[in-house]
Parts: sequence; C-alpha cells; structure tokens
Amino acid sequence: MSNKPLIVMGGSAYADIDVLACAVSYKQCLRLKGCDAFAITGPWNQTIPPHVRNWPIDVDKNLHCSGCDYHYVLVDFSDPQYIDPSASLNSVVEVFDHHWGFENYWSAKIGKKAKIEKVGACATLIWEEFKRAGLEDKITSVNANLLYTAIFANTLNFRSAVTHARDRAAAKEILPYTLLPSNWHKQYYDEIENEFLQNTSNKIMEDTKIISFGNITFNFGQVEMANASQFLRKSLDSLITIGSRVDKNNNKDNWIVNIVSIEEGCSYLYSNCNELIAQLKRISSPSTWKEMGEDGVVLATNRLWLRKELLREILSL
Ligand SMILES: [Mn+2]
Repeated sequence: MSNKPLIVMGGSAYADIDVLACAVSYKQCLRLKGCDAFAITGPWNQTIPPHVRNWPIDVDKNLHCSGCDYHYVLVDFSDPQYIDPSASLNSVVEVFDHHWGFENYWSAKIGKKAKIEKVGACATLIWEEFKRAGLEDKITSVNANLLYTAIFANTLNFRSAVTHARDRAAAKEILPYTLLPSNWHKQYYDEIENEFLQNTSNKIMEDTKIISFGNITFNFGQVEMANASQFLRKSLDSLITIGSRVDKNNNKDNWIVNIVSIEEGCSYLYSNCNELIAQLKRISSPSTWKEMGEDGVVLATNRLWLRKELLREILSL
C-alpha cells in the first residue's frame, strides 16, 4: 500500500486507551502483511492505568516523524489540527476514526482509505482489519488485551448510546485471544478511579480538548468512572479549582467537564460558562443541577453522554 515506511499515529495532544490500542495493533497488522510499520502516540492519559502500562506494549517511543520520510496512518482522530506538527497532511494514506466532523475532508483527500465510521470504539475498526486480512490468530495477547479494553472502555462498558453491534461482536471475538484477569472490567475502573482521586485536576487536564464555538473557546475534559457519586462528594473543589484558573491576562478559561458515571447510567456535566451551561441544559435535558454561584454548575443528565455526542450537538455537526 505504501512505498515508504508507515507510521501509525494518534493525535499529538494525548493518547487514551483507544488510541494506544489502535496504534500498536494496526502496526502489528501492517507488519504481518509485510509493511515496514511503526506506532507513535502522544502522552498517555488516565484511561491507561498502571497495570496496563506494565504490559510490553510495542510502541516506538523514540521515533520522531519527519515530514516526507514516512507515510502516515491516523487512528482514533481525524481533526487535522491534532496531527503531529512534523508530519505532513499530504503524506497521510489512511485514516481510522469514529469522531464526527472531518469525514468529507478525508474522503475528498484519500477516498476509501478514510474509514471514519459510527462505531463506539476505533479499536473495533482495527479488529475488523485483522479479520479482513485473515490474521486474527496472529494477534499478540497484549494487543488483544488492548483492543478488548479499548472497546469496553470507549463504549462505557457497552452502555453508551454510540455502542454499535459491531463493537459487541468485536469484543466477543477478541476475548479468546486475551490474557486478562477474570474481574478485569472492575479492576480497570478501580485503578483509574484511585489514580484520579489522588490527582484530580491534573488528570482532567490530561484528557482535555480545546473547542471553538461561535466566539467562545472552551476546554472540554472527560473522565469515565464506574460510579462518580463518591468522587463528586469528595472532589467538587477540584472542579472549581479548574474552573477558576486564569490565564496571563487574568481571563478565566471556559470549561466543560463530563464526568461519566457508568453504573449510575448518567453524566455529571460541570461548566463555569453561562452560555455553555445554557447549551448543555438544552441538549441533555438534565434531571437535576447544582448551582455553585460564580463557580459554575453541575448538571446531572438522565443518560450516559460521551464528549463527542455532546460536541456533535453543541457544534450542530
Ligand atoms: Mn476512541
């Protein structure tokens, strides 16, 4: 498919479990097909807990992309602004993503090699590539572990509204190739929650997107938890700390933080910006909310919401 070595890469801002799983697994798939392939990611965020970091993950930590020496495959992102600045958009030969907004841009550029689809996890698309190539039996247990974990994490344990039958099928098919403890779902979320409670504001900053909406620019963070009610009792102050941060011109940053509470089946949406709060109330018809004066509002929604679903509504994509 390519006469140059291929770099499979996630967005430059940060890497979550889905990005990591896709990058290293697709690297393996390409190598099995005989391509010279590498995998790089941005800094790993809180969705990759310590237990996972100890797996022998086949990422090329010291490889730096330099423009025209490589061709690029983007995984789990398609927004051109998040491409590594030293890579060239014109050298992108394939894109796998499940975020909305840049489908037309990429299909005009690379046609059918743009695989941007409405599935719950990008990892599902990568597993389907293994199957298409008849390489399922060759997947390493670490990559199977990563793809499996990415699918259940990105679909909020198969409970988010974006979960597709393809995600369920992929997870079921991958499971026999994994080597995971029997209580893995619980252990995964427990680890994330522990890490998170120790350092809430930093962990939120590690999973933040910067979004422009009309003349507002805002930070949009997301945290997924098995049950967020305990966190909210203990850590509201951390949200307020984030929301009251000021820049060098003494302007407050605008924030939305989506705290997903999987077992409760709802999201808690924190915001410190009135226009955004109005948007969130319009979109999510929250069941309750807690006003915190100048510090903002926390809305409790009546279903699970993912950041990308909220964004699609806010930006009317
Ligand atoms: Mn994803």
